[in-house]
Amino acid sequence: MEKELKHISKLMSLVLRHQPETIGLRLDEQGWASVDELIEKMNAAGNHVDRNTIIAIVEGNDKQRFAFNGDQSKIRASQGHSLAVDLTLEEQLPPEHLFHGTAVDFVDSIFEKGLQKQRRQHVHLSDNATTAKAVGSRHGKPVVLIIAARAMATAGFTFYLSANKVWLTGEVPPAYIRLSETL
Ligand code: HQG
Repeated sequence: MEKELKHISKLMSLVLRHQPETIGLRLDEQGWASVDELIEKMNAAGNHVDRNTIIAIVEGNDKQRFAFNGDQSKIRASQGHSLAVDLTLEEQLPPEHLFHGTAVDFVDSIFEKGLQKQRRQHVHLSDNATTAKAVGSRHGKPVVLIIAARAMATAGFTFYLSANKVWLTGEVPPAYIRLSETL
């Protein structure tokens, strides 16, 4: 059962962040999909999903990746999109430091070009080094970078906080990045 939920959750990440067309789903400009349509299209694609499955995934998801609207008629991913959606997040003042986990192999390039959003809509930052390390280990031997976030905000860079508490920004120039030596 748990394995099945994980499979469904991964499919939801794919269609709600990157490729809704894989199952013929439509997202609106803010990234919302109709829950009924998501269920219908996931079933048509050979998955056994009902409203309770979706609720279990939204509520049980380790990173709270998905969120319902107020009446639970719509659902979207809270961050991580490659699709150009407007999450209509409000600008937030970040703490002094934020953290970014990456792989050791990327570090030289990052210190040369800064952190770039690559195929996603934002650079993703965490408010703690432990989460950052886990994110970095998805790509290889993890390295944690400390970002001078408040100084960036003071210099005019914009930060947003997603519904699941991931900090988002457009880019991080090399001058605001240093290597964490504690991890
Ligand atoms: C790296 C997961 C070379 C960057 C996580 C990262 C996160 C550069 C990779 C969310 C670079 C992009 C996002 C440069 C950045 N040169 N490499 N100039 N600038 N990079 O997956 O932050 O589990 O798009 O360091 O928890 O790893 O999917 O971003 O290693 O919140 O919900 O390019 O995805 O969430 O990788 O992860 P990604 P990310 P989920």
